[in-house]
Amino acid sequence: RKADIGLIGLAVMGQNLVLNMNDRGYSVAVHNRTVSKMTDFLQGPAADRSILGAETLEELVEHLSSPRKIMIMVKAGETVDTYIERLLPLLEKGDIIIDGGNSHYPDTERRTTLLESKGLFYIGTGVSGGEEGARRGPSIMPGGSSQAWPAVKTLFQKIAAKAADGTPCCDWVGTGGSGHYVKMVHNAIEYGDMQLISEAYHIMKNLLGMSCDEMARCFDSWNRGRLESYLIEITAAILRTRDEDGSPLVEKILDAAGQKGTGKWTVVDAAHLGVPVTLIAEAVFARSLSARTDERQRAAAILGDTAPALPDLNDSEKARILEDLEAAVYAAKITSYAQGFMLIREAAREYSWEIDYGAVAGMWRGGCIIRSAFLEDITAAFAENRELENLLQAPFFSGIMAETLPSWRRTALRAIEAGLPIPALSSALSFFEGYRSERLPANLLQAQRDYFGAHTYERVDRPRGEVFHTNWTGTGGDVASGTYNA
Ligand code: NBP
Repeated sequence: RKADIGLIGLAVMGQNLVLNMNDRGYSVAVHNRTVSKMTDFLQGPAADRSILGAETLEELVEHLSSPRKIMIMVKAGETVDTYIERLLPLLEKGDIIIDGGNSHYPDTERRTTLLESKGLFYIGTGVSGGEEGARRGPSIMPGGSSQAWPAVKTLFQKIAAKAADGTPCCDWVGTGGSGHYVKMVHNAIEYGDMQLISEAYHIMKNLLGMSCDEMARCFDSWNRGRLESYLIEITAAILRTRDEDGSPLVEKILDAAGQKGTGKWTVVDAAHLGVPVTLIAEAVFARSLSARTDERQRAAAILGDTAPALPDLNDSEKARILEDLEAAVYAAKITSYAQGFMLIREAAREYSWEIDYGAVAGMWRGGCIIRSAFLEDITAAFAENRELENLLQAPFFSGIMAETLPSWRRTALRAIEAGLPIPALSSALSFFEGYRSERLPANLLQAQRDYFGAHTYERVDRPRGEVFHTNWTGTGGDVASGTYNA
C-alpha cells in the first residue's frame, strides 16, 4: 500500500507531525537529509507504525499515492527552494507540495506561482504549537493553491487542535502567501503577549516586591479569569520552577531575549503598509534592547539603575494595584490583537487576499502558543459583524475598554513613576488614546511640513483632497511640493 502523505525534515516538528498523522490513521513516508536521524526515528518513536523511510527523494515519491502530497518541515529559506527544485522533476501535474515551516510570505507567494505555472499545487501553511502542538494537535493556517485544499482538508483538520466547541483549529486562509502571513502575525502577537506578561512580572517583582511563589499564585488566579491562556499558565509554572539550589530558576536566566525573525518581518511589513502595530513593534524592540546586556551594564553605571526601592504596601493596597495590573494587561492585549487584525486586513487589501478574520481568530483558539479564552470573544465579535472595521469598535470590546481604561492609566503611571520600563503597556495606551481621538496634533505637523518643505495641507473647512500651501515666512515661493504619500 502506498503512503497517504510524505514528509521531509525529521526535526522536532516533523517527527511529531508524522506521529500525529499516523495516530489519525494516515500512513506517512518520511525523508531527512541526515539519514541516521531518520533511522533513529524509524527504529524509535516510529517503530511498529505504518511509517516508511526513504533515503532518497526518488524513493519518497515512489512511496506516495496520487495525487502526491509532500510536506516540507525544514529550516525556512533556501533549503525549501532546494527541496522544491529537486522534487519538481520527480512530480506529476496535480501533485501538491506543502511547506509547513515558518517561511516568509513573499517566498510562499513566489513558490505558489512557480508550482502553479508547472501544473502543480503549493500550500504554504503556518503550524503553531511547538513540539506538544505538533504531536497532539497544532493550530494550522494553510494558504496557497485553493484547488489543493480539498485534497488535504480532512487530514489537516483531523491532526489540528480542536476548539472548545469541537471546531478544528485549521481552515483555509486564502491564496498565495496568506497562510504564512497569518502565521507571521500570530507569532508577532505572541511576542506582544509575552512582553505584556513580562512587564506585569517586572511590576510585581520591583514595585510590589512579590516573591516568585506569590507571583505564580497571582498568574494562576489570572488564569482562572478573562486572561486565561497558555502563556499565563506556563508563566505560573515557570515562576514555580526551582534551580538545583532550591532558588527560583527564572532569576538565574540571563535577561537577553532571542528572536528568530517573524516579529521583525511583521514590523517591517506593517511599516510598509502604514499600519501602527505599536505594541508588537515595542515587543520586538524590547527584545533588541534586552539583548544589549553589556551596553546596559555600562549605561546602568552612568545613568543609574532604575530599580526602585520597595514601598511599604499593606495587603489591600497591593491587591488594588494587582487588580489594576490585570485590567491593564487585558486592555493592552485587546489593543494588541486589534492592531494585529488591522494589519491582516490591510495586507489582505494590498495583496488581494480574501480573508475571513473570524476564521483566523477561530484557528488560534486551540493548539497554538497564543491560545486563550479571549480568542472565543474575538471569533464571536467577527461572527456578529463580518464587516467590523476594528475589534476596538465591537460593542463587547469597546465596553471592556471603557471599564479597564482607568486601571490601565493608573498602572502606567505607577510604573513610570517608579522608573520601570513598560514599552508595551505604555505604547499601546498611547495608541488607544490616539485611536479614540477625533482630533490629533497632526494639524501642527502638517503646518510644519508645509512651512519647511511646501508639502501642502488640507483644511477642516474644505473638502478632502483640496490642498493648500501658505507662504509662511513671506520669503518663500508659491510653488508646492507633490502631495503623494509614501
Ligand atoms: P529546524 O528549523 O531546526 O530544522 C531542522 C530540519 O531542517 C532538519 O530536518 C534538518 O536536516 C533540515 N535542514 C537544515 Br537545518 N538545513 C538543511 C539543508 N541545507 N538541507 C536539507 N535539510 C536541512 O526544525 P524544527 O524546529 O522542527 O522546525 C521546522 C520548521 O517548522 C521551521 O521552519 C520552523 O521555523 C518551523 N516551526 C518550528 C516550531 C518549533 O517550535 N520548533 C514551531 C512552529 C514552526 P538535518 O537533520 O539533516 O540537519
